[in-house]
This record gives sequence, structure tokens and C-alpha cells, in this order.
Amino acid sequence: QTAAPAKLSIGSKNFTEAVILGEIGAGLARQAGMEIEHRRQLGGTRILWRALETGAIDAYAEYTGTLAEELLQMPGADRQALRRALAQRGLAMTAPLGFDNTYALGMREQRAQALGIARISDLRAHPRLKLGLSNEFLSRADGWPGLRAAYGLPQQADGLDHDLAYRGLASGAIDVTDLYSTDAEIPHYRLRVLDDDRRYFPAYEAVYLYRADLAQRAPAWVRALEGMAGRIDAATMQRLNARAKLEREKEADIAAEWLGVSAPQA
Ligand code: PBE
Repeated sequence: QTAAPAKLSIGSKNFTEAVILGEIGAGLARQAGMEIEHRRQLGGTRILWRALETGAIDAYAEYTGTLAEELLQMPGADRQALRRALAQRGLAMTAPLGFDNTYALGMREQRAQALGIARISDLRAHPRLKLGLSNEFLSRADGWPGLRAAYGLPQQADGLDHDLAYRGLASGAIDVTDLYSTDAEIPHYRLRVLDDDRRYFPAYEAVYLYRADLAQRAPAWVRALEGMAGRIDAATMQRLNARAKLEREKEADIAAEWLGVSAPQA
């Protein structure tokens, strides 16, 4: 007699896109007839990674650049090398979902134009600009300390919640913040994305990370997650983010509708 399979669990980081991808991942498990709980907004990157390593969660959406630079300390590693390093930890990664969500620095278009700032290196000439950067970015391996050194930037930066940064830009409380390139607010608030002219940031392709033993415990879910390969492009992800952030639709509803129309057929 075999025991009933334990309930599955997917986690998400504390920002909108992560929650939508968590809801989509959970929906795929339910479509495959499995019970799953979505542990929403557990925390930042390291919290999710730790939860996956310990088995507190079975999967979450991550980004290749984050995995390489921040989690595995293998800057520049290709996908195959990442897969090998994950396998040593009992973990696996799906193929890319089809979009990149990179960090970038952004300013209000008007302000950037007035100051003649188009590239990150242009910030060097404006030491008085106020930088408000998301808390995680401030201390990440691929974040502010490295960016500041790579460009020789003179400014200091304050930490803030990413969602509040946009209001700070709009009110003029800050001049520059770190953007996530699929954020719906970038076009909404007419922000200028500064060119990363020293190519500091790596690629951040969205993937699902999952525990390798799911291949035995929940093979249909693994097939469904792998079936997400190439199914969400950047414009689609930005639209889904807009529905949550600008139109205040629930992430679960957005995900359910997306799944109804676009779910990979198992
Ligand atoms: N990112 C950019 C970050 C947040 C925004 C997707 C690379 C991450 O979650 O790793």
C-alpha cells in the first residue's frame, strides 16, 4: 500500500511578477489533478532559495542571472553549468519561460532629458542625484556595490521597498531607482531606462526551479512546468504585471485566465 502523496508547495518572492508566476505554477499542478499550496511572498531571493533547498517548498520562479551571480556564485556560467550545480543540490531548472527581467536604472523621462542622461555612465557627472534602490538590490552580488564600482559612481544610495520607488520618482523624492525591466510602471510613469553601457547586468531569463525528486513525486507537474518553455514573452509578462499593479486585479485571477487560454497541453 502506497501512502497518499504529500501536498505540493510552490513559493514566490515578494513582488508582483513572482506571485503571478507562482499562481501559474500552482494552477498547472491543479490542472494535473494535484493538490498544491502557494506560499505567496515568502520573502526575498535568499529566503526562497533556502526554502527550496530545505524542501519547505517544491518549486518557485527564479531568474538565471540571479541564480548564477547571487545564489551559486558562478558569474557568467551557462545553463548547462547551472544545471550541473543545481543537480548536486538535488534541484533542477526548467527551460526559460520566454522573457528576461533584468535590473536596470531608471529615471523620469523629463528629468533624464533635462540633465542629458541616457546611459548609466552619464550618472557620474551628477553626484547630487538622489538614488533610492530596492533593499535587496543594495546588498546583492549583482547589485549596487558592484554596479557602483563598475561605473565609478559617486552617489550614495538609500534602501526602499521596490513598490514605493515609483511613487518616490513621481513625487521627486528620489531621482534614480533600480527597475525590473518587465515592470508595468516603466511605460505608465514614462520612465527612461538608462543604457547599461558597461554591460554590468547579466541575462535574467525567467525559469522555474524545482526539487529534482518531483520527477518521481509529481511527474505530471514537472511536465507541465517544462511545458512553459517559451510561452511568456516580455510584452505578455509586462501586461500581466500591469493588470495586477495598475488595474488591481488579483494575481490568482490573472493566472487562472492566462492558464485557461494559454496553458501548455499535458
Ligand atoms: N530580477 C530583477 C530580480 C528582481 C528584479 C528579476 C533579476 C530577482 O528577483 O532576482
